[in-house]
Amino acid sequence: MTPVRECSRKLQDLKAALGSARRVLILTHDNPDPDCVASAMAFKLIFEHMDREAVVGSGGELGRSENRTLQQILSLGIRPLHELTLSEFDFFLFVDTQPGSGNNSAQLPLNARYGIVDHHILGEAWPHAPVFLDLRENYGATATVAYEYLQARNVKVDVPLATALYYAIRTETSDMGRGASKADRAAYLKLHPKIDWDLLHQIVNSRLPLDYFIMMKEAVERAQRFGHAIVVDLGPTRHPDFVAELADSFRRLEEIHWVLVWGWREDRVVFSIRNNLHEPHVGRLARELVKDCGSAGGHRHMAGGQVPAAAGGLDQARLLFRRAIVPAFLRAVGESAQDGIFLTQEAEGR
Ligand SMILES: [Mn+2]
Repeated sequence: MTPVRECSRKLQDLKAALGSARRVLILTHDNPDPDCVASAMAFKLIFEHMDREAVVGSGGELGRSENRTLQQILSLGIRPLHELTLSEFDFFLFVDTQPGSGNNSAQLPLNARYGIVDHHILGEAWPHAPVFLDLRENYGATATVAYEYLQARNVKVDVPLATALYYAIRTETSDMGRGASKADRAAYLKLHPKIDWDLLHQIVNSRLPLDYFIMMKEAVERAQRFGHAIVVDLGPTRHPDFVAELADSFRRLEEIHWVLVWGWREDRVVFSIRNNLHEPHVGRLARELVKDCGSAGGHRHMAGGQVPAAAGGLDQARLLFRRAIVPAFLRAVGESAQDGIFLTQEAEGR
């Protein structure tokens, strides 16, 4: 069966799961990336096509500038969760994320009926199992799944949405090089003739805030190499998106197999892990690292998570991360915590 035909079946399941629900809240990451933004837009249209009212909500903000540009292009008003009354919704759909995956802070009402459309490893069902689940770990992008639903439902994909989905698949798979499946390639090629190249240029080349460059400088100064691993203790970070973006950048450093970037916000430590190797699975590693103190999720080559400040406050969470999580990460990737050298020192020694 073709993926789109299979999706028609999934659509029936989704409709059944919706039942009489009228108001749907689509939940994104706290800092949604292009894959999440484009997928959320697609499902908003799908729900509207089903005569449901759909709102997209996020527990955080759009940090990366290309994500803000993307949201504007799509005219997608992502609402902050604290402005919404969650009990007014009768169905929730997590898109490109899951409850308790560490990248969304949505606290659903306890009796909430919810669904998940995602391509990350499946976490624990919380607080109870979803009534709808479409999880495709073998897919490179949730946007590919979303596009299949749009096609199965015969929803018209306009130029901005086609461009957004295309960009999402492209970035999420590092231009089809990282974890891209046959389905991702098929969606990519199908979207290709529908996109607006000027719009794409606008997204790709969106301007960056000065904060970004200041943070780059700090990150380089704070980066330590442990053999083939880089650990960056970024300190306070205003934009959690930057943590992921930095991890992506350091991953390209010569001879580096592993990257851990971490920093903190008011109430939690946030982190991203990347690797250039096939094993171990980064998503599972991240989850293992914080299983007793936080939450995490991810894929084979990239993961993210957080450690919330518990009773001991943020200082304790930071201390825990520095003294326990970072050494545990280094052990897991086979590097010694004793061998750290700052990249700036290394550069001076040349
Ligand atoms: Mn994704």
